[in-house]
Amino acid sequence: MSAANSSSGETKVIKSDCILCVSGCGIDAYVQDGKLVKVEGMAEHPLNKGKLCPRGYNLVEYANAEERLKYPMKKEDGEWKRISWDEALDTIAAKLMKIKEEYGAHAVSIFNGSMAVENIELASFTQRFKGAFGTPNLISVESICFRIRVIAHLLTYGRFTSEDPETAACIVLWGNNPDQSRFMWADMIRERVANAGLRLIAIDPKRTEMAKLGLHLQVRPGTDVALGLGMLNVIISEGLYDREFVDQYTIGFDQLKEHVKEYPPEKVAEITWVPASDIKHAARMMATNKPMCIIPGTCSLAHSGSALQAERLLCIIQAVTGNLDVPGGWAMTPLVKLTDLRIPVEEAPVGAAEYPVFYKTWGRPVPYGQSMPWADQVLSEKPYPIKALIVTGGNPALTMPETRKFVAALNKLDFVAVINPFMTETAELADIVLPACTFLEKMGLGMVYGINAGLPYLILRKPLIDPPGEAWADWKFWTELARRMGLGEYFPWNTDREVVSMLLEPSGVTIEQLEENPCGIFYAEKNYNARENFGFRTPSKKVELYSQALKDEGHDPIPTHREPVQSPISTPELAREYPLLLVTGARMKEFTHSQLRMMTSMRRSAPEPFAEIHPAAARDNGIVDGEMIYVETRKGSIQMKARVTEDVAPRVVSIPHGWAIANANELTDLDARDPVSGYPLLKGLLCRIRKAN
Ligand SMILES: Nc1nc2c(c(=O)[nH]1)N[C@H]1C(S)=C(S)[C@@H](COP(=O)(O)OP(=O)(O)OC[C@H]3O[C@@H](n4cnc5c(=O)[nH]c(N)nc54)[C@H](O)[C@@H]3O)O[C@H]1N2
Ligand SMILES: Nc1nc2c(c(=O)[nH]1)N[C@H]1C(S)=C(S)[C@@H](COP(=O)(O)OP(=O)(O)OC[C@H]3O[C@@H](n4cnc5c(=O)[nH]c(N)nc54)[C@H](O)[C@@H]3O)O[C@H]1N2
Ligand code: SF4
Ligand SMILES: [Mo]
Repeated sequence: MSAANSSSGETKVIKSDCILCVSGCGIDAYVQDGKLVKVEGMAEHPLNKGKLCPRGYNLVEYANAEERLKYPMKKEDGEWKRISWDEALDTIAAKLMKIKEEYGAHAVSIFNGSMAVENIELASFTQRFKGAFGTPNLISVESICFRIRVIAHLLTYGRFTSEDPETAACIVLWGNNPDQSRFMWADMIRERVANAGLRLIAIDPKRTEMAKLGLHLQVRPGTDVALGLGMLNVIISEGLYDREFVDQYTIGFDQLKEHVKEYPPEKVAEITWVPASDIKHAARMMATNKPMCIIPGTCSLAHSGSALQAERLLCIIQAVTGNLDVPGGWAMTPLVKLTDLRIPVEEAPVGAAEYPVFYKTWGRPVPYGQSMPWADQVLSEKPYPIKALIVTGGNPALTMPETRKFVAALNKLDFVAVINPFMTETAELADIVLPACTFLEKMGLGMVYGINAGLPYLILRKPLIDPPGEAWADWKFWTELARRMGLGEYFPWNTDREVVSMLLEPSGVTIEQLEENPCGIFYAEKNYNARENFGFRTPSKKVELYSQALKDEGHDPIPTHREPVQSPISTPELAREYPLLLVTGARMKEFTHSQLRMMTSMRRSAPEPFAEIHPAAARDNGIVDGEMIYVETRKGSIQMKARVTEDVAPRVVSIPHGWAIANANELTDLDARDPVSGYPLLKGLLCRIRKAN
């Protein structure tokens, strides 16, 4: 699978895609003598249309990074020692088999990070290995990221829908800052605000650059459900909803109408800190400018303490205003059918008993366990011991909540292996590390479906360069490991090409077609009449404004404002000690989570993390702009510079995640979870700040 077969001096331009984040932008990759020498945005790509974010423009630096892992290594007396792939695989196989014999297959767990769940080959092969080996305990970032949105959509609509904002008359950025996390939509919104009369609303505790272009609702973190119910109160009481859609396609409207009477804007203003006049104004704007498209943060509501109900509420607003299944609203694009490599495991994974709503929707299990109870189970060995972890595509020692507990759990395990292109904080704690190819070095399937856009589009990701040293594609690692464990029959594929062809089999698209169309192809048309063509796949065949399924599980059938488990109102004593609200993980355009800190191009524009604090909080705590401060919660204390700005709400502190030098997850709390889904509270934790010296 040699990638770089261009002859000396000649420069080839290869169409491919970038998956340094979930967007999957198209790239024109310039390859000369086996090296990536330049990257530009692919003009033909339907999402990024020729542009890239700074990470994409600097892919050459990523491709040539000195810091790459080149060989398998094992830890001996605290030192890393180079070993062969054979030794590494034999060691891992023997360890896993021994643990299986002694404690059962469920004692082996696997973690899929964001680079694994968002990469179809990688996700498929871990799923397959899990099933072939027989452990239910595959955990992932899916219990912290967008999966809760999928569940909310399935519960409410029976299908997943994507935002389709390009022709919207009104866009609501609900906990989303596309300047940092989805530049292509930031560009589109700016252009349409300036030239097309687009009405823009931003719902965010921070006045982002986008918020300055429209109506800004500076919501208290964790109170979005109350805000949405206040808006529905206005929309329904003023008769601004879409009667025809509601009558024909929804159930539970009467209950909803009664329910929202308890949320008059004046009362909601007290809960959310958003003035009642702004709530009314926003509600009218959203209901009367059609089409209207809410663009939710990919994980901000998921981290708000009422993850599932907040996402469900957005589904309800989008439906009752008549903006579902229409251009410019939310659309139900057909998903491409790919080979399902999963092998069912009967036993339920970690967290399934505690969070059945996360684990199963309409009888169909989510292919991952809930990661939040994992560390507790490792430490307590209850209900049974977990003894090993294999980590792929993630750096959970930095990115999972409450680092200290997560690391204690890692340290308690008998065996940890990590496969990654780079040495990470997690890999440092492992017994064996394995060098992985990056996406630039292997073939793959690029999709632009899901949280970022509903584009029914596929592109073949080409291997652009050869991997350094002995780096392997992940599928090869799982295949070779399985073969050594007597599970080879489940892994008959031998090349990248075979893997991609196999995945494509049920899709109606062939690899040859993708090769003939290097810029990618549309496998279907966007669909704006799913309600007639396919119907809603809920038990009632309607949009379930009222969810009997949630009620049966003991949860609110209609979203109801409940204070997060930690807040100034639910834990007033803690709030006396920690009077501010901490929002973690606002994205930075230079980095993907904990990645790319080694790139000097990125460090030039973002050399260090900052805690954004309001001038009032700065004054109260005797802090000036640029000073080193401690940010503290009941779980820990970290240091970073203060950036004093009027843009954050007066009682809010906003810090980025993914920095080893000031790790936000030293402050987060594995016990503070959404009781329905188990999602962690990463926005709106109680905190305090003080001068560092
Ligand atoms: N550059 C970059 N882009 C990325 C990533 C990355 O690491 N770097 N990661 C990717 C991944 S995996 C994900 S999940 C997405 C995340 O994407 P998003 O969740 O959309 O994250 P942001 O765009 O940073 O927007 C989050 C906004 O929510 C606001 N916010 C915080 N708390 C609350 C709250 O309680 N209510 C409301 N309404 N707003 C709140 C924050 O102030 C912030 O402005 O980004 C993806 N894109
Ligand atoms: N406090 C706080 N914590 C958060 C968040 C927050 O907002 N606040 N956001 C959460 C969210 S939404 C997410 S999605 C998670 C992300 O959590 P992670 O997925 O753990 O974060 P990354 O740092 O992106 O880790 C991805 C790793 O995959 C490696 N990698 C890249 N390509 C490949 C490959 O092809 N194969 C293999 N094997 N490895 C590869 C990278 O080098 C990197 O080390 O963080 C979560 N953590
Ligand atoms: S937004 Fe940037 S990092 Fe993400 S896929 Fe596009 S170019 Fe790559
Ligand atoms: Mo995420």
